[in-house]
Amino acid sequence: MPAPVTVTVTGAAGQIGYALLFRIASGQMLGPDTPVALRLLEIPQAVKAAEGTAMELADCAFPLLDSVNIYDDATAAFDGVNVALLVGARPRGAGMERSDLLEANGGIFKPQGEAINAGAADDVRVLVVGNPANTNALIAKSHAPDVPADRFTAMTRLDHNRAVSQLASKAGVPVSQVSRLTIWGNHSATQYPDVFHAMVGGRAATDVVDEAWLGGEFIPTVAKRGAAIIDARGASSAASAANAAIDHVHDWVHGTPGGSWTSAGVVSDGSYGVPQGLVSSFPVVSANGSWQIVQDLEIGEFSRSRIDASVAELVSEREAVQSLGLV
Ligand code: NAX
Repeated sequence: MPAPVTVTVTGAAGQIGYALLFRIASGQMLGPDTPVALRLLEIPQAVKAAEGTAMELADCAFPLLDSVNIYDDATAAFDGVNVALLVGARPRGAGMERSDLLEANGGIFKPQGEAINAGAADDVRVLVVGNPANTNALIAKSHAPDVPADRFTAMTRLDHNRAVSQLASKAGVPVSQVSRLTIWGNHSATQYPDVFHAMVGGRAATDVVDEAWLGGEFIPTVAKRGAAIIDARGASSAASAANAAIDHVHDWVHGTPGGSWTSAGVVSDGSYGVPQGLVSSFPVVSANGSWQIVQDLEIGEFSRSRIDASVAELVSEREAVQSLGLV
């Protein structure tokens, strides 16, 4: 057996944490040959709940689970970390302005970025799940100047998986027959799920669906799926969010299958007119352990205006955190 990979999960006592930790410990994220040393980071009030989760992890007797340790201090939790899943975040409270939300999350993601900078392993990979995920990733990255910027990513894989599922259902094919779909921009209601390059069962998606369905049903359904889940379940997406985090890290480490791509919030290199340095969702492939933005896709008018709108929101979030001195 190789040496264990150290995985730190923040917000470990939360509902995504509860859906995520058991799948990591069972080997679904890093594969059946990789032992895992789990670190659970929580705020002091939630440490006891994290201890309960750790007891249940022990009770699973997962052969790949090397150890579980619980922390309420980011510096210790990220010391030597290989994979950091930043799930814990401050939700928007009643009457909270967007700048309050960004500031509260800056108070979480700035010190976590600093702690990653101080102690993470050389190969560290960071996935930010906690919202606003893209801008939280930007904040963390800004405080980790010694870590290559491309190690900071934000999760749009849940949006991607939702879009794949909706398109497959509309076309009447299994999800395995949908490929080359993209989520662009922010993980927010402005996100743009793009099917113009997608394939459905060997046919172009645009031969299977029309623009009226795209604009009238598909895009709003994908963008508002989180709210629909809350309405139905009385709680926000947890198992599907955990599943998307598993997919993201799995593909980052093991690579994406040939002939298709997935979506992830990655640091823009200026591709497709997205300002450099923003953490924006793109079509990406993973090869040799790193994400690469799929290049040279033709972007029509329908897509351009929607990508621009979501990127404009990211720019305004960046301006807001700049003015708060968080980046
Ligand atoms: P919960 O409220 O169930 O859990 C959050 C946990 O984070 C709590 O246990 C809390 O004590 C902990 N926490 C807060 N501050 C912390 C800190 N500084 N260090 C460590 N832990 C801290 O939320 P949950 O449903 O698990 O959602 C977590 C985050 O994921 C939220 O921000 C949510 O908005 C976001 N989501 C992101 C998604 C995405 O696609 N990117 C989809 C699902 C989800 O909405």
